[in-house]
Amino acid sequence: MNNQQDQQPVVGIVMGSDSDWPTMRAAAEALDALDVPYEADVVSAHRMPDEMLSYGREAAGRGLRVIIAGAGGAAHLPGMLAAVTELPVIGVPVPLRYLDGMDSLLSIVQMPAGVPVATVSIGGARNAGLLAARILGAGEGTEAQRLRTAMRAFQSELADMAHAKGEA
Ligand code: RP5
Repeated sequence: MNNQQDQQPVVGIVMGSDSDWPTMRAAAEALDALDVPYEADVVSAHRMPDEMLSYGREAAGRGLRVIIAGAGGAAHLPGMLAAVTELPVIGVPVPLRYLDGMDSLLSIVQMPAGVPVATVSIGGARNAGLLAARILGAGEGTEAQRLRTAMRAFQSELADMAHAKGEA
C-alpha cells in the first residue's frame, strides 16, 4: 500500500503480520500528517524469510530512505532487516496478548554491536513515524528543510497541548 500514488515512497513501513496494523497504523498517520510518501506491507521474518531478505537488500535501491519495522513476540524483523540494509531501521515492539510486549521489546532492542536498530517504546509507532520524518529532515535540500519546518510547527502544537492539559 502506498499513501501517495504519484510520489516515490521514502519510508517503508513493514510488519510481521496483518495483525500488527492496528499498532503500526500510527506510524502511517504520523507520516500522512507530515506529507511524507511511504509504502506499507507485511514482510514476515519467519513466515516469508526470502521476501524479507529481498525487501531489506533492495530497499535503498528502490528509493526508500528509512525503514520502520514492527513485530510482536519473537520480533526478529527489525534486526534482520538492519542486517541486510544500509538504511536506518526503526523498530516498533508490537504488544501481543502475553507478556505485555516485553518479549517484543527485548527481541528488538538487544541488538549486537554493529547492527543498529533505533527502538521506540512498546506500541510506539507514532514516534517511529515522527523519528523517520526527523531523519529525512536532517539532510540537505528543500524537502529536508520543509520537514524541519513542519516538525517545528508540530512541536509548538505539542507545547500548546501540554498547556491545555494544565488548564483542564
Ligand atoms: C509476529 O507474530 C508478528 O509480527 C505478529 O506480531 C505476531 C503474531 O502474528 P499473527 O499470528 O497474528 O499473524 O511475527
